[in-house]
Amino acid sequence: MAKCITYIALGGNVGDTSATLQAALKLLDDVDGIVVRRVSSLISTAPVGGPEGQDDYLNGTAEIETSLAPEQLLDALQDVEHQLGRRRQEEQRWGPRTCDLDILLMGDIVVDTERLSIPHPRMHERLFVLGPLAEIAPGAIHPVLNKTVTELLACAENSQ
Ligand code: A4P
Ligand code: MG
Repeated sequence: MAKCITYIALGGNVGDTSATLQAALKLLDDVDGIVVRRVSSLISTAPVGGPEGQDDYLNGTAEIETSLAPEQLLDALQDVEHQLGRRRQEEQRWGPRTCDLDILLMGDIVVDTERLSIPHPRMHERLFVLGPLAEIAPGAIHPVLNKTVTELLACAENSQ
């Protein structure tokens, strides 16, 4: 596949999350077919959804260049999550996790299968995604909503 500029969300709220997310970026960059190009700041965010009382998250975003197909990229992200100690079967939906890596945007690719949705179906509602994404890719375009990240952030802020 031709190289594609892709945006990834990083998040976690268990253990030394800053160290875990840095390790995730290093492991991703080591994958054949992935180059990490830019990384946002990591910000502390209140949990959205999930069980009461879980700790705040650390969230960020990264720009990667990849020649992997969407499903292969998802496999690579899940492999990195696993290497960093994530055990998905033991988790509650939206509950605490060491490392969550989601695909946000992959150029103008649109995927909607049982296993994978691109653009990420909740990204446009979430300030913990849009804030860090606007820092590294304000002009990136959501190919379904036809809005830039800056525009999506303004909409999300207005509906909070
Ligand atoms: N999947 C489908 N599309 C994608 C995609 N674009 N990228 C599937 C990655 N995975 C995708 O994911 C569940 C399944 O989604 C995967 O098996 C994959 O096939 P998961 O990583 O096990 O769980 P998840 O990411 O928690 O699932 P979900 O429902 O996508 O959660 P969200 O919407 O991402 O929310 N609050 C704060 N402050 N910060 C956070 O980071 N994260 C969540 C998770 C909730 N609240 C949060 C945060
Ligand atoms: Mg995920």
